[in-house]
Amino acid sequence: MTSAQIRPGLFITVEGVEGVGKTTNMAFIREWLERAGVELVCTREPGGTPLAEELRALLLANRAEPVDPCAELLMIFAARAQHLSQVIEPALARGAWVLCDRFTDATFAYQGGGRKLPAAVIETLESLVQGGRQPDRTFYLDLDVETGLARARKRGDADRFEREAREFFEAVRQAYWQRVQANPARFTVIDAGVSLVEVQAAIAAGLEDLFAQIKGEGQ
Ligand code: T5A
Repeated sequence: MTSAQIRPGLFITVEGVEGVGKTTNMAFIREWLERAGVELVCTREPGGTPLAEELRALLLANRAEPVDPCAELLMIFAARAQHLSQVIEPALARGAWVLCDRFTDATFAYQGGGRKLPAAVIETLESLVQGGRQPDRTFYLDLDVETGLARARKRGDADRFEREAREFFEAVRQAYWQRVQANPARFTVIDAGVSLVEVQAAIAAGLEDLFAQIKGEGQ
């Protein structure tokens, strides 16, 4: 197949508050897509390249010095610029699909909703770093904050974000819902408060729907 014939890959993201089950369900989505014959690149944000993973470690580390919200935002977009140019864009260009644990919806939720940075500031950086790149489909796993934090805390030491107060995560969840409402065609909302089997059945239905849509577009 010549490069002119290669259909660009799809960009799929998974979002939600802490402990909602992203990591657990990323593995499920990965297996499902690989069984369907998709060439897949599985990655995460912040992170996904050696430099971006270094920035992730800086962002998550607990430290005595307070982290300025703008410094946090700029580090997240610095990591994203590197991740896009080194991993995401090359994979999509060669026709692979990209499955990413969090992307810019998390920035609107955490730095916008949680840290109260203006959406216009985030949009400016989004446009600078991403151009027009947006996920093609986003699985938003929704769960009440208390249950999510209880699940996350079972894993042990809390990182810098996980030490935030409950109100912070309530604002994050609310900001996610605003994103869902503003982009209903892109989001598949999954109730993550039910058993893992039920969560994964809902995700599988969302993936079937995505495949049906692609097939419809190809006809
Ligand atoms: N961040 C990130 C920003 O502030 N801005 C940004 O722009 C971006 C991209 C790291 C942090 O970075 C911040 C947000 C984050 O604080 P992360 O690595 O995605 O982001 O970290 P977490 O959200 O902390 O991810 P977690 O690993 O905590 O949560 P997961 O992956 O959602 O949860 P998971 O799969 O590890 O599951 C947690 C536990 O719950 C169980 C699992 O078995 C596990 O034990 N579980 C269930 N139990 C019962 N029923 C179910 N349905 C279950 N599903 C999972």
